[in-house]
Amino acid sequence: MAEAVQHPIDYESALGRDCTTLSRHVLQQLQSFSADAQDLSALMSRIALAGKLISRHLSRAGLMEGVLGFTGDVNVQGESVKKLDVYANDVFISVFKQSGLVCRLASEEMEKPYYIPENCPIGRYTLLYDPIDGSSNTDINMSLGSIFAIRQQEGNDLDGEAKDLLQLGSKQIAAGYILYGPSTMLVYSIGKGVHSFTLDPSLGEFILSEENIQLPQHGSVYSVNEGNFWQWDESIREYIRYVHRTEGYTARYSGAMVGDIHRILVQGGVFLYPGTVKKPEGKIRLLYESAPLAFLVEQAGGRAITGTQDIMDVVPEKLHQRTPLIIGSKDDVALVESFIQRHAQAQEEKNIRAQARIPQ
Ligand code: FBP
Repeated sequence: MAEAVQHPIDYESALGRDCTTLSRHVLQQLQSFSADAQDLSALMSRIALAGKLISRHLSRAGLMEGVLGFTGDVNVQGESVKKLDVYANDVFISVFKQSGLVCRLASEEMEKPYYIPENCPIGRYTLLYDPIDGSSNTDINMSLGSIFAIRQQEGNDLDGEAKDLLQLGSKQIAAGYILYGPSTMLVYSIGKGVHSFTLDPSLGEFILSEENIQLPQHGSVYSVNEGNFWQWDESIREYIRYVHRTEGYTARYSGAMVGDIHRILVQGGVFLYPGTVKKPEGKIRLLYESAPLAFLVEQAGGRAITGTQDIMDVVPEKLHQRTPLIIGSKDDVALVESFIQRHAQAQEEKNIRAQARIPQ
């Protein structure tokens, strides 16, 4: 019987990769050991710790009493709050206590930002986050996510209105998400490409999986809740009719945007959460969801728009502002955009013709 071929284990590269933890990778990216670089690296490590704690809690949620289900409260978004939303929100606050890093945390689950006095004014950063993305998936063991962005704290925000956060997406210093799926992954960018890490439970460390991820220019997947079809603007309905009758498109919608965006990051395609007749601004929150994901996707060569402008160019008017979101591969976002523009143009010509018919 033939000898099994022994492939020499390349310990060097395996070790090299196994030692590329998130905190080390951030310093490598910044090519500096300055105080600022150390702070950002430490900040990312705290986000990773939050991800590990939430991942562990989720993996055992089905075995623990009182972990799943609703709290009975309604959050600032007007949504019924899940117990896991509260748990995850508290985890992010806890990991930054006594850190000297983050002075303020603004979350989808909190009407006003949470201050960590002992970190102010040293902590020059604000963390904006969606502790649990995909809340409708929490009690059915489907994929979930956490979304985060880091911004500079500007001024003392004495009135607690966090007006300094109402700025362009380009003011984000770093952004990313944690995907709680078959494995737990953390994908981030500090404006120098997009990189993914996988949690190795045996090490309790997020280890580098892939660097400088680039989205394909086009993907066959379109991801949208077609249950809202009749509430959409005609232009979006036209786009969906087009992909229905055109070879090569397939629908995927997980109920957790982070999961759908991760698929698009790897395979290409487009995710849409358009505005509806009732809610023209849509559902997705600008500061906690759209802007962080737009920062990431643009870094990976994709695009993110509202339908009429780039998400990164939207100046928020309020902390919990929502925006329509069309995000993903450049060609696929451009295709949706072309339907919106064509429809707007036809509408305009119709108005001009109607005006012309009105006797002056
Ligand atoms: P949450 O942050 O409250 O979970 O809302 C965002 C989200 O759950 C996305 O992850 C998901 O794509 C979308 O809402 C699902 O909304 P719908 O059920 O209306 O399609």
